[in-house]
Amino acid sequence: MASSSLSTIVFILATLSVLATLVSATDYIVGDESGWTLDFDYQAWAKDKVFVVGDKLVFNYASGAHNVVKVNGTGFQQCTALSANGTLTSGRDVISLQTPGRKWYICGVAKHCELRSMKLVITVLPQTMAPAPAPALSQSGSTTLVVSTIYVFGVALFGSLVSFLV
Ligand SMILES: [Cu+2]
Repeated sequence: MASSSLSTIVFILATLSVLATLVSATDYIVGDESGWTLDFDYQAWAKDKVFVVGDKLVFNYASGAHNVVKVNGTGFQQCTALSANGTLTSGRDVISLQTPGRKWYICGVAKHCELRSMKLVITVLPQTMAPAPAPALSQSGSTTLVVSTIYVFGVALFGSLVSFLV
């Protein structure tokens, strides 16, 4: 009896921690320590990652050496950066992934895209675990609300199970 209750508690806590991980946003440093640079395999970098709406991409590079341009599939294939799309140049460019679907980013400096593989394509998944955000709350606000709700729920559940045991 006692051991089965304990495993139930462990199972519930494990489930809650998985849920909390799923609904909390992740910041991805593109290229990790290498950053946004020449001759890095960004497809290999992205391959084992799951991007979800609410996550962020951070492009780190020496300002002036590179830039970040959001393009479409054709612009990605042909390495054509249309200035109308807006070019990010700060050297620490943060992009919030706000909609699901395929996203393409390239460096528009010289031939860094064509010749030095400065191009990244990812697929952003919808945020299925989170409820529709309340109108009054920002994206991060609603994420925090969901996490804290799950946390409070978990603590309450844990408390009732412990009192049930003793
Ligand atoms: Cu570049």
